[in-house]
Amino acid sequence: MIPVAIALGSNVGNRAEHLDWAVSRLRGFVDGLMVSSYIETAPVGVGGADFLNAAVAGHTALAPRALLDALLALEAERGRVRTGSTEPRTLDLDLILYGNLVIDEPGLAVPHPRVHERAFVLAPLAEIVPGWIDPRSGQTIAELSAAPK
Ligand code: PH2
Ligand code: MG
Ligand code: MG
Repeated sequence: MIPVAIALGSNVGNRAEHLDWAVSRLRGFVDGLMVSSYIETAPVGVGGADFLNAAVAGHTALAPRALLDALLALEAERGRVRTGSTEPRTLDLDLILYGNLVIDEPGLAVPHPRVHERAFVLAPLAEIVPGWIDPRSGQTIAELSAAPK
């Protein structure tokens, strides 16, 4: 079992319901799920309504690509339509950390390459796994979260 951290976001419809649904489905393949609070954030780099963001962490038996596919399947099941990268979304599930692995493959980059600049990911993540060391920077999530963006 590998420790994993996943960021959740929604800015369409009943955002809390989308996140609640995702958390319950994630329990199907991530054991011992820790769930952050849900935080309201202004959209960064995209238009549309404010987001509800959260983060979860736990342990999974899935390989990185299988986990990514499972996240994309949940997004699609929740009605996410992908026409570009900036449209409002019912549910966005981003794989942020997979153990201490660094993976840079087409469609699969962990740690998420922009995690250090995203308060809407780091703040909820720091609530649940503050001491996890980001293998790209060598800094803990708490340190990254406290750093100016
Ligand atoms: N996700 C993005 C782009 N911008 N802004 C906020 N506040 N929250 C997000 O989850 C978010 C974003 C791309 O996935
Ligand atoms: Mg995202
Ligand atoms: Mg995404």
